[in-house]
Amino acid sequence: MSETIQTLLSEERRFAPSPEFAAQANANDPAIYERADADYEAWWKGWADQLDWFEPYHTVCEFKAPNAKWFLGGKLNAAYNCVDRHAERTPDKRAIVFEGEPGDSRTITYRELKDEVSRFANALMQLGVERGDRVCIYMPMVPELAIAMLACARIGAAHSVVFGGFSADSLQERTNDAQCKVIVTADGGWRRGSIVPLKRTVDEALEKGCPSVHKVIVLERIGPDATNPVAMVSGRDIWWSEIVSVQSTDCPCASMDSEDLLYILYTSGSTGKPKGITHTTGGYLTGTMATSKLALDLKDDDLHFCTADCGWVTGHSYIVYGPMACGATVLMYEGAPDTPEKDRFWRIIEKHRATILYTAPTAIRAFMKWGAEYPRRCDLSSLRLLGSVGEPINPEAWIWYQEEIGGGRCPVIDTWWQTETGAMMITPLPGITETKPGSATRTFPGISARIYNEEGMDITPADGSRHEVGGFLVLDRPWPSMTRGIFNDPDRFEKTYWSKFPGRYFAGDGAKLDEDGYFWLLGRVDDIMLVAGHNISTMEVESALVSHPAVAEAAVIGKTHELKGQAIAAFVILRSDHRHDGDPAHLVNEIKAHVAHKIGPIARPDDVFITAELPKTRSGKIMRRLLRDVAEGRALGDTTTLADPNVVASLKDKYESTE
Ligand code: 6R9
Repeated sequence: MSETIQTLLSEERRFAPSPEFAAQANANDPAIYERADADYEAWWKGWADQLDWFEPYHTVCEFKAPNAKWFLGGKLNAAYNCVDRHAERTPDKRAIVFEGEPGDSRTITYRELKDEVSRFANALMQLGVERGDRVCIYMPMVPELAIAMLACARIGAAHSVVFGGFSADSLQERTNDAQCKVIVTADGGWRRGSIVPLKRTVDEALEKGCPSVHKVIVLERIGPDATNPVAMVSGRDIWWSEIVSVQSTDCPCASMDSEDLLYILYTSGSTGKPKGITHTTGGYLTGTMATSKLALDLKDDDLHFCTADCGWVTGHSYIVYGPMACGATVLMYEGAPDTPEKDRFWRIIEKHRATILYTAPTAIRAFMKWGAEYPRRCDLSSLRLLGSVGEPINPEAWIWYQEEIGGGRCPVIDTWWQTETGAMMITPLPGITETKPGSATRTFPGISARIYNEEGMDITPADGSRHEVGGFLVLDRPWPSMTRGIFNDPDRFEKTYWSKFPGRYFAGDGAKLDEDGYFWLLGRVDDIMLVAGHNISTMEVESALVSHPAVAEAAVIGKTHELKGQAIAAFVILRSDHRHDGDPAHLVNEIKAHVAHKIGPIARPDDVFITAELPKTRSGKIMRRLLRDVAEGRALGDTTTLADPNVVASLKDKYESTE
């Protein structure tokens, strides 16, 4: 059986959970894996039964690929489960601790959250929003963003959150695709000390044409500011404070079907128009709650700091729905990690005594590049668990995170999942799983993942005959939080995810499975390189590069090569604390030799370019496709999802000047 991806890098370090952590963990009995596997429907039912249902469901799951339904016949409300039931039982418990970029701070209890969500829900209804409608939310990371999401859920309208960094064109396209009736925005948000003029971008989008939108609600986040004029269109635009102040705090929760649409969230992908990924109510809440409890190990006294923006799925699932379904306290931070200084996250953790930190490899690599002096000057002793999501985390970044942020004391969970999967799919359970730096370890209980080869064969070794295999990552069993499809485009849904291996969910990622049955994510399969007949993952070469003491971050691509098919080109960012005397050509040679030594001569890069920045999506994922365009001298493709278009231009200059 042929392997589709060869794996070269080996990592020997192991970290077992400490007895102290295991003793207090929500999950510490390894038998739960077998229990969940033996009857996954019963496993998920056990979690669904921890939600409050208005009417019980009669069937756990109905699945006919690509369509799944969970908890059929059940009626519930997401806002009831995330807010009201806690407001009844623990009214004074903090729901949200907010830290604004300028340093303002607020705390909202569950009782207050219930009142605010109810008021805003009434405001939406006053503006004509009805059950089944869609509402676009284009806001900074302030508590009102979560309030708006939960208010939609309360009245049975679906939200479509658009990240506040997106342009007017992106906002227009998403608003029109979802046919949103109302846009909720703000006069602006703070980012690196500047005002992000959100309302002006909404105006621009509406001028370009969003015929379904008839009202715009504008939160006063910034307030009057001469540099940020806000024009209100009479009859269309209304201030948040004006409409909310006159509403009652009494607003019944709509009784929603388990399969009613909770939200749409657009993912860009590398080509084509954005896909409106849909999630429904009962299954999504079940999956996000279960993973929050077992993987994030959320407890009553935790303060959970997830650094994602609510414009991404991580914010939906692990700031709002998952933690709040558990009645936990979440920390929301509005701004940049380097404002006013590069220690901002550490200052926030010290100030609020955060216990869990959930962030992304792109951030961790930036912290490494900035140097350990920033976390070292803060008291991070409140932290007890660290999580990572968004990209493969290179082993060196994992170790740095564990040592410098976790003080060698906190377990690290590398969690693999997608907007489409709704909740974590592959992750350690921190009280059970021995971790290996760079591996997302095992599937969450109840989830089944397999490795397929290019020919569509399942090459996952049978239990007991363990050996390493590399190929395509496939999920072959339904799970409650799986997307119910692309909004209004069932054909594209089937084609994108279910046609490569008919009847199986293909995630688009490559992975290897090691002898212990641990998964190692190897990046998007479109990025895999074919060098002299060997399929090599970008992830492995990048990890070897990052293990060189001078390198903080690396992106690797396969560049067309006459003889080898593709040759490896690497773009690297150096650590700021790195001192290298003399000729940069020596450093480049040293780095090439280091990779050849770490994983073998086949992976030795032909080119290594030292750069200050890498092109990234707005959610922080490296855009290798653009680097390939640069390296192969092509005109640049679609760059609308690029965080900073100047990055590619400067790389291009650099590349051309060396050729
Ligand atoms: C949650 C989120 C999904 C894609 C996914 C994969 C990459 C996410 C990862 C990871 C390796 C991890 N990804 N987590 N790769 N290890 N722990 O990021 O959703 O924005 O939809 O991206 O991100 O390539 O397919 P989304």
